[in-house]
This record gives sequence, structure tokens and C-alpha cells, in this order.
Amino acid sequence: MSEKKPFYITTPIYYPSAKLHIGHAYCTTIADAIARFKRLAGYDVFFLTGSDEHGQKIQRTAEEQGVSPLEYVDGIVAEFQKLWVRLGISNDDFIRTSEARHHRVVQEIFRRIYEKGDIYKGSYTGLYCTPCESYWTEHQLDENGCCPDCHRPVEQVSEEAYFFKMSKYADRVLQYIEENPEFIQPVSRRNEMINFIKQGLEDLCISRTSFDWGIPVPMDEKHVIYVWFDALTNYLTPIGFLDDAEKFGKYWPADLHLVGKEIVRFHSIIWPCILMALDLPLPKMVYGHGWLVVDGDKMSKSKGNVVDPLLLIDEFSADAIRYFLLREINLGQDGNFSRDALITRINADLANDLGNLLHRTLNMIGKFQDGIVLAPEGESEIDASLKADAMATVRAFREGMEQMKLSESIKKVWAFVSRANKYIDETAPWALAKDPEKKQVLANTMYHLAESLRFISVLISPYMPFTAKRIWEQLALPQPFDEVQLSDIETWGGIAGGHRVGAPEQLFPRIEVEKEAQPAKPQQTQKQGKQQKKAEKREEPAAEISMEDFSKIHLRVVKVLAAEKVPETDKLLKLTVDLGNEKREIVSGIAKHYEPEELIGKNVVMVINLKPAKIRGIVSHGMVLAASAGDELKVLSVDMPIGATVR
Ligand code: ME8
Repeated sequence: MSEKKPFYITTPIYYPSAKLHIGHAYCTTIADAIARFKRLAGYDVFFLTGSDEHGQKIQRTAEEQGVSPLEYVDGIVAEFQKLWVRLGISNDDFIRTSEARHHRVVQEIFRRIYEKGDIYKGSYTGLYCTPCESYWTEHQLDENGCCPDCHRPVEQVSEEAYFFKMSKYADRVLQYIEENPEFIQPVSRRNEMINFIKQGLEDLCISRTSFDWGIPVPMDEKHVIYVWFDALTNYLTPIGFLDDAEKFGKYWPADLHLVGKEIVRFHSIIWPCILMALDLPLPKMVYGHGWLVVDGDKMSKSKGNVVDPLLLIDEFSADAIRYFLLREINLGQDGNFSRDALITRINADLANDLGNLLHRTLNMIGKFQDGIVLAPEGESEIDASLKADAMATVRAFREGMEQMKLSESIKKVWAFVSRANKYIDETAPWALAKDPEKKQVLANTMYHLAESLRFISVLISPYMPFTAKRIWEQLALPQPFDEVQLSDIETWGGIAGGHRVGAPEQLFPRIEVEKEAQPAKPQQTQKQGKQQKKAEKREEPAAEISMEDFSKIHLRVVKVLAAEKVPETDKLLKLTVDLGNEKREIVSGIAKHYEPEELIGKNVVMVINLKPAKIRGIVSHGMVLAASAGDELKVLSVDMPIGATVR
């Protein structure tokens, strides 16, 4: 009954030869964000990932460990599945090439192509790279005569084997690539593939007899089918290739095979040849993403820089990692993972921008309107501009995501998050709350903020599904989150007047980086102490101080990250401030002049080398400067970056 347009997306199936690292998590996260976006946009999505379990390498490793290949891979594959659940991967199926359902498909495909005459028996003498499970011709080897992919030595292999007539399909594949500019993306990979085919395609050896951990050739059981021939067909197995024509008709051809750049060749040349031999249509797109390096270096066990995604999730949460990977790296290009960059993003974008927006908004609705979002009436210019921005963000997000510009789309959403934070500063709800005549203006402001957060929750859901849901739940929206569609934020005003929101909860705690050297505390010798006392005495009557004295006061621009009233006082606020290289708590006697929300996000001037003092049980380390005249008081706020010194 569903009228939804189908969308079939796959990741590569991963080798269970080692633990998955952050590079695999990157590939799967991209696919997941696209799958989630498509579901949001109303598509009927089928998202497939899995494990590629056969081959000589696995067999050898299992033998070394004294277990059967299946016993060996079972444990590793269970870890994959655990990782995908923890990372919030929303795959619809997980295919293991060791499953009977897959064996059936591979053998049937082999039989069909054999019967057609496109598979024949011959003898193979060639250069084989065991780690990559790939045959290479002489002219494909690297400058050292090694595998062009992994640069390890290749082995001369000679054996009876079955061959697939790839050469027969070379012209047709080339024509297809040339006539369908969308087929291989990005365009640089497309050009590489065109050049590769133009050098000539040889028939592909698709069976081996030197090991038996694989799917037997149906008519000749001493051969096992070459791993890539086996692995590529995984894309057909779960969508009903042999037993559900309707399902197969719906999802095939695949809309997107997302793969790493080094395996684009298998997907855009070998796979199309197999599909042509089966008279099946070709996938609509093969997208080759770039590689993730760590601190500028390729990950490798010997360098000890392999990043385990499960440990990262434990430390920082799945959504923080997803956000970082999707935002930092432009799809198609290589990207860098660094812990420092991850922490900076978490603190600036997630804890600060997004976390504060949610916290300030819910806090103010709680405080000023007893937690109720009142119906708006009328609309000021600034309200209208926030609303227009929200609508424009939805359009830009849709357009960007449809073109697979993931990082750009996230940046657009974050520009809106910043806009909404600025709207709070511009509308100053704490001032409106003090004026009974401004009740409706305040109601309108709170409405616009809550509605903006409803938009943001939906917009971030492909990137950060856990956080999106938490925001939705804190807003206490009645619509079940799992049913939300992009069309729900194509019109403004989805929150009903009189709706009660929930209490704010922290989305992302700030990550404390190890403290760098503390700003030098003036160490006093006894002599210096005496001299100072003398100087103080001397200076008592005089208002002048020397430059030297002034230079003892270290002033710096700091950002207020959080602010709250100190319980049971009406004068004191506890501020958490970012000095650039560390964070501090300070107690400031400005509660009569500022609502806490008003200060959050402000860059203010602080004395940073004031001796710490305990005030109401809080260790206050520093002092924010303020100017006062009569009853009025204003903190010294400057438009300079955090860490700037004030002289
Ligand atoms: O190639 N950065 O499996 P695989 C980004 N079984 N992506 C990375 C990466 C990194 N540092 N390291 C690996 C295979 N990947 C075959 C696929 S499909 C029918 C068979 C990506 O486990 C890599 O680019 O070696 C590839 O797309 C995927 O992880 C699987 O790699």
C-alpha cells in the first residue's frame, strides 16, 4: 500500500580480519546519515551493511589461532554488530557472506553466467595479492613490483581456474560510464575509471583451488568462488533476488553504493560486468569517499594509531563522533581525525551552541511562563526574520542533503543554531519578563525559540539521532519522534499554544582538557612581601600606581559558558568561564543586574590571577570586571576572542 519512492543504499561489507576502526565507522556513518535523511524525506529506504567473511586470509588466520574460520569470524562479526548499534546505525539488514541465503544466490549467479557461456574453465598464471584478495597484471603493479593498493609483495600463482569474460563487457561498461555522468562520483574517480577501462579489461579469474573457505563452484566443488565475485553479489541477496520478485523489483537497481575510494574499481567496473552478464540494470550511483587519517597519518597497527570507535563512543558519545565525522570532512576528500579537533567541536558546537540554546530556552519558558509555550499573537520584525531563517534552513538542508553535501548541510543547520542564540540576546527575554505590558511579546519570543528547537531537532536527526530525540523529548512534543517527517518542518507553527515543555537536561557535558600551565601566581618571597606591605603603606594616600604594579594584574577576555544563581542569595551568580586554555568557576555579585541567561555566551573581561576564595562553598577563582554608576551596573564585555589579553 505504500506509495513511497524506494531508496536502496549500501555500505561495503567489511572484512572481519581485524577490529573495525574509526575509518570503517566513518564510511557507515555517512551511509546512515543519508539513509536517515531519505527516510525523513519520505522515501522507503533499504539500508544494507554486512561482513565479507570468505577468503584465504581469514582461513590462514583462523588456522593460526586453531579455530575454524566460522568460529573465528563469529566473534568479530558480533563486535561489528555491537558497534553499529552503539553508533546508531539504522541498517535494515546485515548480510554475512557465510549465511546460507547468500550461498544460494552466489551459486545461482555463477550457474546462470556459466550457462550463458560467460564463465569458462582455463588455467591461470598470475600475480596475486593475498591481503587484498586481488589479481594484478604486470603493468598494474607499483614501482616496486608490489600490489598497487597495499604495496605488499604479490605472489606468482598458477592454477586451473574459472574465468569470467569481463573483456566482453568492457565497451558496454565504458559507454555506460560515459553516458551516465552521475554513475561514478565524485568526478575525479569517474575519470580514473574511464582511464582504467581504456587500458583494456582482461577476463577475470573467479575461482581458486588452493584453499576451501569460500562458496564452492556449483558444478566443480574443488573450486571456491573468488571473494570479490562472492562479496559483490551480497547486494542482491537481502532484497529478494531469488525469492521475492516484488521486493527485488522495488529496490533494484541500487540507488547508491557508498564505498571507499580504493574499491570504486570493483564496484564500477567488475560489478557492472557481472550485472550485465545477468541482464540486470546497473546501480544508479557508486560514490567513492575519501580516507580518514589520524593526526595526519594513515592508521596502522605498527604505528599504534588505530582509533577504536567503541572506546571513543564510551568517552564522548556516539552523536559527538558522528557529528565530528560528518561535519569535519568534505565527502569525497580525505579527512583528518584528531582528538583535539573532536574536543573543540564538542565544546564549541555541541555543549556551547546547541546545548546552551536548548537550556536557555527551556529554562526561560519554565521560569517566565511556568513551562507553558503560549500561543503567539502578532509578529515583530525580528520574530519574522527568525522564522524566515528557519524556513530557509530547511530548504538549504534538503537541497544540500539531496546533493550529498553533508558537511555543508550541517554547517547551514549550525548557522541557524547560532542565529537562534543571537535572537535570545537581541530580544532579551529577561527584560521583557520584568515588564507586565510585554507579556505577549515575551510569549511570542518563547514560542519562536521553542519552534526553532523543534526545527533543529528534526534537522539534526540524520546526523545525531540520539540527541535529536532527546531535544524532542525535552520539548515534550506529542508527535512520536520516530514518525517525524521533513514535511513536518516545512510549515512553521507546529507547537500548539498552551503546550507544556519538559525540564532542561544537559545534552553534552563540556570536555575538560588537561589543564595547561596555570597563569603564574605571583610567588612572594618574605622580602617581597615586606616590600609590598611597605609599598601599600606608601601608596595609601596616593591614587597613583606604577606600571609595574598594574602589570601584576592579569586581565583577559573570557567567555561565559554557564551562569546560575547561587542558592539562597539574591546578589550572587556562579559563572563558568572559558579562558581559552582552561575553564574556571567564579562567583560574581551581579545577580541584581543580570539574569543568568543574559550572560551566557558573552565575552567579558576578567582578572585571572586573583587569589582563589571560597564564597558560599564555591571556590571562586578570578573576578569579572564591571562598571557601575548609581544603581546601574554593566560587565565589561568586548568583541574580542577568548584568551585575548587586556592591557
Ligand atoms: O574492502 N578511512 O572491506 P574492508 C575511510 N570487504 N574508509 C576506510 C578506511 C579509512 N581509514 N579504512 C577502511 C573491503 N575504510 C571489502 C569490501 S564490498 C562488496 C567488499 C573503508 O573492510 C574502505 O574504504 O577492507 C572500504 O570502503 C570499507 O572501509 C571496507 O573495507
